[in-house]
Amino acid sequence: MKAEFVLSANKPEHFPADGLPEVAFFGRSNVGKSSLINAITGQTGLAFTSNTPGRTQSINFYRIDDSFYFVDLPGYGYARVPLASKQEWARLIESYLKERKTLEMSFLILDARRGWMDKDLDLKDWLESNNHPFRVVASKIDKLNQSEQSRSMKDIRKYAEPLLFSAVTGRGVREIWQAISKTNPPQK
Ligand SMILES: Nc1nc2c(ncn2[C@@H]2O[C@H](COP(=O)(O)OP(=O)(O)O)[C@@H](O)[C@H]2O)c(=O)[nH]1
Ligand SMILES: [Mg+2]
Repeated sequence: MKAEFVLSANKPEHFPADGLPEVAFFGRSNVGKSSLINAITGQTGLAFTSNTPGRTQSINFYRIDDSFYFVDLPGYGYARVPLASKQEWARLIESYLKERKTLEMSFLILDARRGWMDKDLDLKDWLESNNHPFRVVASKIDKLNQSEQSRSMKDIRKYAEPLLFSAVTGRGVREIWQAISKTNPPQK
């Protein structure tokens, strides 16, 4: 598979204009969005990962097989970010969601250890009420033992059926590609 970084946008005017379909990855800072993109493309280091939450403040576009984009969105709702930049962030995500006609499929990524946070539920409600196809991913599943996994799944299933994922073990990579291949244009 060919996967290449294309651009990093901090305003809508910078989003790609070639009209290729997009698969977007949403979630709070540090849930593992960038690690997931690296894991499913098999390219460590494609998406920038960080131990410092809130570092990625722009929207990163990666082109897959010259036919669609993966879009790595900045994590929402991280407390240590100053209010002004939080608002800028919210505006950027909002304009992406509202104006992006090419958005075909979204993944809402939750940390399996934490489950749903308010902002996750807000986003899920928005995606549903605007008829945007999406799947929920429970990430970092390797960090939970069997009984913790069951408890976490029970909790997450109150609102959606999650795909279980680990960037460390590769669990869930195939299921994510299956979900992508079921959406309109994006394929693999
Ligand atoms: N154990 C484990 N750690 C993970 C996993 N995914 C991400 N991480 C770690 O969590 C931190 C944040 O990951 P990152 O991909 O940068 O999160 P992002 O802010 O959502 O893009 C990094 O230290 C990653 O190594 C996972 O599936 N399992
Ligand atoms: Mg990231």
